Amino acid sequence: MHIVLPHDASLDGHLVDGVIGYLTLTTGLAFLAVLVFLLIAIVFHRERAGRTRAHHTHGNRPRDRALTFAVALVMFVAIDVTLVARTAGELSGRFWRYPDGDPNALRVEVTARQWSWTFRTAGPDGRFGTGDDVVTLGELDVPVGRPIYLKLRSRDVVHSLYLPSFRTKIDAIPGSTTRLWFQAQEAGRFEIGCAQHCGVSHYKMRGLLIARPEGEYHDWLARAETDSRLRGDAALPVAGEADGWDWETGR
Ligand SMILES: [Cu+2]
Repeated sequence: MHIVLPHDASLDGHLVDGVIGYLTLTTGLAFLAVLVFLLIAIVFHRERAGRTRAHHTHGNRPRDRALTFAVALVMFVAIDVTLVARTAGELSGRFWRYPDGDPNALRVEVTARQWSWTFRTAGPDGRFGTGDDVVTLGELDVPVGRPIYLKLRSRDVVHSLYLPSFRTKIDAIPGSTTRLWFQAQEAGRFEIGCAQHCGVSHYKMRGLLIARPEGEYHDWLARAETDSRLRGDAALPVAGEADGWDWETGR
């Protein structure tokens, strides 16, 4: 899987890779089985001297139908039902279990627009839209080993925050608030993309996710708070956008 997928730096990304791997393996095996069956049919039933040609049926005899139904049922259960059950369990147990009650989770407000991402962290007072907010453009800084809880809004059209190294993605939709959580398991610099074509400069909506060890993140946050205060970020139009909605309720 390492050949085709970006490096997985997340807590739960292996679950996604597991589903992709299972689907690739099972459909690959099914494809192989059909190929082998066809090859056998072609090679062993070809016209030869001293042998009659293959016997053809229309496949509508009861035993043909029973066999077709049995094979289809086995494949449906082994591939589709298994995958749906597995995915549903992982979604409700992990991906959709948002860290609402977790005081340790880092809360981030994400604003998407044509064509950039704005990330806002609440700062020490834990409230958005106040003077100690840390606002970054196109860069999301997170600590390693803590849940990162994002709530997203769009200013214009549909965008989609895509974190390939964390195997997760969520649309930012005008008029509603969407959310997403993930956890970085290692420090590093990772790609942020927009996965929804959103206009002529869609390709410019690349961003950078920087995951730092807790201590380093703390230092960064202290510096960023000072910078934000000195620049007066809270008074900038970009900061003022937060006043339109409340992070906790999403309205
Ligand atoms: Cu976009």
